[in-house]
Amino acid sequence: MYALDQYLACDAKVKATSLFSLLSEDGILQEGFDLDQESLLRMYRGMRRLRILDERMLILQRQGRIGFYGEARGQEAAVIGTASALCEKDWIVPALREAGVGLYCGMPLSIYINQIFGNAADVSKGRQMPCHPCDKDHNYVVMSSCVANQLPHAVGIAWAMKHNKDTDRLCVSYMGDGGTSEGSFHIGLNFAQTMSVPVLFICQNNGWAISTPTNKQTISETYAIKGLAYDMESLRVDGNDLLAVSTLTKYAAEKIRKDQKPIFIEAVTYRVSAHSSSDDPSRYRDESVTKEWIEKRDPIDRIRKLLFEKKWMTEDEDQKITHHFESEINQEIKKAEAIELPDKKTLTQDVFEEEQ
Ligand SMILES: Cc1ncc(C[n+]2csc(CCOP(=O)(O)OP(=O)(O)O)c2C)c(N)n1
Ligand SMILES: [Mg+2]
Repeated sequence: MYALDQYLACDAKVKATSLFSLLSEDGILQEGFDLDQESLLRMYRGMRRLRILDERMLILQRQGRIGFYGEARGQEAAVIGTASALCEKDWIVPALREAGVGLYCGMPLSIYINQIFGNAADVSKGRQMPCHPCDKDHNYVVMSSCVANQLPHAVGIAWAMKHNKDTDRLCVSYMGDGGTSEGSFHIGLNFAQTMSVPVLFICQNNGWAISTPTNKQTISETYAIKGLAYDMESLRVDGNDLLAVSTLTKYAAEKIRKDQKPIFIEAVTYRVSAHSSSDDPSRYRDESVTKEWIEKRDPIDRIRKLLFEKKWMTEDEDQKITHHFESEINQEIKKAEAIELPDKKTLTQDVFEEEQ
């Protein structure tokens, strides 16, 4: 494919400082790109489901029915695009905003919603704050609340795979831009490259780490360039361009499986939401910039337009997709809300050898 080959042929520093894209924010698709209707529609549905889920859960938080919520709004292309490159056996080690990767890869919605309610059906027995799901069946590890802590964990998982000669899978490890300032980031990247393990690092650069903007986070030209210090292949993509994210991640995943070496991808996006339901970004940033990202660069609108243009989806079908997910999500919420809280006895389970 021409655009990808051209990007990959660039010098390492150019790759880490430019922006790979396939579908521009004006809706112009790179000539010669081979689009597949079925996979595009599947990813579009994945993004819509995630957006509807976020909208619904935020409302529940505002109604006082759940305690806390963190959205991935505006970042759906980075989430679903990277998820689309994974295989069933891969391990997923998320940061704050990648539960959608788990959901796209098969984590049941009930696991996600029961965890948010912290009810008796919650896998983690109501012990975690909301937005910390996990699903053993789909190798989806619970997110670590301590920023970037998960990076050495992911490297350990990948190292174990290599040690066990389990070479047809990889471990994908996410971080935010803020995560790159932590010691664990450097430990993770150094170890991964030195021990040559099959890990794919994805940095969702959404411009903010709560109230810290990029220009206060780093003096480096980009986040991807940091990977070059570890002699790691480091790529940079328009994180709101679903096709570019998916294409570049597929390339990276295949290469990691073949070479058993890590790759770093920075996906450039924007946190159009607040940091979480406990945050008010209008107190520390210019929200006219946020408005511009919402109006001009929404990742879902970009794909919707393309689908309409190609006549691969009608407005009516789009509405049906929305209704389908609204009803799926509402049903799961109804079920989760009806489940009682965990029994007090569970407090000491998994803690002492003998149950108290
Ligand atoms: C070690 C540590 N320091 C500080 C915090 C508080 N904290 C939670 S999220 C966050 C910002 C994370 O920003 P980023 O990595 O860019 O991810 P984003 O929220 O933008 O997705 C901070 C500082 C924490 N959880 N852990
Ligand atoms: Mg961030």
